[in-house]
Amino acid sequence: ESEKTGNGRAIPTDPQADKTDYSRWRMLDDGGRQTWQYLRTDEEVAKWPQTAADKYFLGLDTGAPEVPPAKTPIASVNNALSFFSRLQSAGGSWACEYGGPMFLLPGLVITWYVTETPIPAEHAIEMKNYLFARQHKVDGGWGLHIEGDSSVFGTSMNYTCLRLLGADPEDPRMVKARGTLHKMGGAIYGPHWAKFWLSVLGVMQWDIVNPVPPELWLLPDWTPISPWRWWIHMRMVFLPMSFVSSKKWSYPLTPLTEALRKELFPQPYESIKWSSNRNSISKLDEYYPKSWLLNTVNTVFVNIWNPFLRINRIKKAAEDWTWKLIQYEDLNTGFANLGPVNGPMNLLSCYIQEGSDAESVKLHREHMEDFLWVKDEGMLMNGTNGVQSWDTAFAMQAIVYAGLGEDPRWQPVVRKGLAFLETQQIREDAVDMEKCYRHPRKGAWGFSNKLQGYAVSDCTAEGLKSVIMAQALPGIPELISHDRLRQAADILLTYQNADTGACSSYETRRGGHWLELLNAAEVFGNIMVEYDYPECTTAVVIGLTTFRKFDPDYRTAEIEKLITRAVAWIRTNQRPDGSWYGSWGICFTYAGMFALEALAAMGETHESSEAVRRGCAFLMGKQRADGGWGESYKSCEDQVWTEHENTQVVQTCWAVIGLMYAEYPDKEPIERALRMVMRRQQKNGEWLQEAIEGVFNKSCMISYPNYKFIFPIKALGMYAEKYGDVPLL
Ligand code: LAN
Repeated sequence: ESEKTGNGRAIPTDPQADKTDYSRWRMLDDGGRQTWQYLRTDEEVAKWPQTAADKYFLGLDTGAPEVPPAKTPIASVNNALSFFSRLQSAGGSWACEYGGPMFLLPGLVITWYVTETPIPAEHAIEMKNYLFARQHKVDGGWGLHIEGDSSVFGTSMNYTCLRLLGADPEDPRMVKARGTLHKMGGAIYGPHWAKFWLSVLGVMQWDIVNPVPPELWLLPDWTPISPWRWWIHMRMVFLPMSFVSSKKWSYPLTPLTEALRKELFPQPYESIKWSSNRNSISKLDEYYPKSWLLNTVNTVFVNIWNPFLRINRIKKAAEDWTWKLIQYEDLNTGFANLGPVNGPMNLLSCYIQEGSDAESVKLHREHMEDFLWVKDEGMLMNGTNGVQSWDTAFAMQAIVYAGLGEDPRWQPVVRKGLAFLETQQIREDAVDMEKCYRHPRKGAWGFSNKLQGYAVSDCTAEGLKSVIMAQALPGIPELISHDRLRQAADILLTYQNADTGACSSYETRRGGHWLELLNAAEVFGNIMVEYDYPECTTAVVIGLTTFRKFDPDYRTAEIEKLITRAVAWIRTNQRPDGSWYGSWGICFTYAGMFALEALAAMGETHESSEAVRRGCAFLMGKQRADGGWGESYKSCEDQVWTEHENTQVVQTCWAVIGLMYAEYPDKEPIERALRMVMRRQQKNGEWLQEAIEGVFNKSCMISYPNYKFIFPIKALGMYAEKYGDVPLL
């Protein structure tokens, strides 16, 4: 059966079907842009066979051969590479799922619904499958991320999402979810972003949404709170959010949203006092309570500014300027947008401003596909439009660290990775970069692809480092010119914070930490400005130490100065117990690996440095009887080491890599750890997925599935280079 929809797309499957045909899904890698295609005809299927990577992602049998059991670390690395190299795409990159956060898909589906964008049936089916697969069995709810306890945010948004995708409210799983939502108080106890989305959908009233005043964009640049000073992710979400809120735009009531008005609240919809519930928030959701300052500002906007002072001229000026900035964001990202939150919001803004048939709306609709991923559990929304550049750089480095960059089996893998990174280096700064407050980016790499176009400090560093390492191998051509490598070094030199000497993520810090007092999101910490990160700082240091060995005469003094100050900051960032807190991986093992590498770059080892000894002692104190490490995501939330119930391969490798950089004098604990890692390797060379690996904003976890290949390869390879390829098992 096939039905023509609004945009002329054929939908051959019934959206109420249980499952799509997994042999029809293909990942299309188009110059670093990844989208999943569902092949509708047998002809297409015959022409375009599923790759091993497709099958792996979909949970189908990849046909990977069994490999002889490894006794030595390099044998284990070879086994791992025989599996992992099959996952490399034709374009040279590694892709993977980048899920974890449970608040992304609902934003997209609400946007689709209110912009009347047809949802392909195979999308609806597999999205429902994913959300049900990730529903907590005990209470039927969802949390902020896949491993988090149920919250109002997770449950109200995913329940709504399922309903928009066609789930039946009487389905026992929906009944259970609704029961839990009501027990938690109902949707009015959700955080700011839930209130925003549900008001857009028309199942809440705008009076319940704390102010998101676009007027802030009219402030001159010099004020300490001007939005250009905020962390890029906050200001790029705030931007379309303020545009939409200013218009109080809501989708007209439909039978479905009318039903949701009954389902999302334990009390009758008509009885809810919206304005007095602006600050209602469940304890289960409230990671970062709003400050007295924010509460005061909100009160002023609600009670004084909006009713009395907000004249039309100012309102219009604010909306016009935010609209202009939204267009800059679209232009400078080729409509791919910074991330999965502002992407749908920008789509909605364009729809409101320019209407359904506008070119901008069409392009946005196309790029929503870039965020979607299909796996054995169904379809989910990734945290970015992919992990292409980041994972590819790491994978290449791991092979070279293992001393296998010249091995005829693996050199082609490195060469393909290099060819990919060549295409992904950003070659031009953003258009009107000052006007839209963009950081320089010419010569940089981003996390995902060039199209998205956001330079990141550590992504540029890892990109540069892997290119230099690869191009130094005999047999590998120089694909990226010396001049272009200098441009990457130039970018790295822009990333040092003047006050501390450390590095942040996308920009240098532009505002004071006190701006965190205006953090309105309730569910995240450290979102308002850039912070100093040991991970990013180390990456920049290592990127530049690698560069200066290759090109000792270029900007020598500046590079020297950056490195010295940055490593000095790493020392001051060490906590009294010897650890470093990680912001992008879980948690102390991740940051410890980076910090110890930075210190090693200055020649500081266990023998020569007190800081290194304390760092190692911290890690050694956490090694378990089985030789491994295991750290819970609670470490990130609470900022204290918290054991995971199981030992984790990835964290074990992080710890061991750190110890090896530190030249830890005793190799016995390192060997014990690697034995544990080797024992967990499967017969086909792979490792299985364990607990979630990454984090952002302290409270939200995110998956890095390729890490279970990359870091064992690096750790085992480093061991063999250092101690020889001796049998460990
Ligand atoms: C990422 C992904 C990559 C990550 C590293 C490169 C690993 C890190 O070292 C620097 C920061 C960076 C670039 C990063 C920042 C925050 C992101 C973009 C994410 C964790 C992926 C998703 C997250 C984004 C903020 C999710 C949307 C949520 C909001 C609160 C807007």
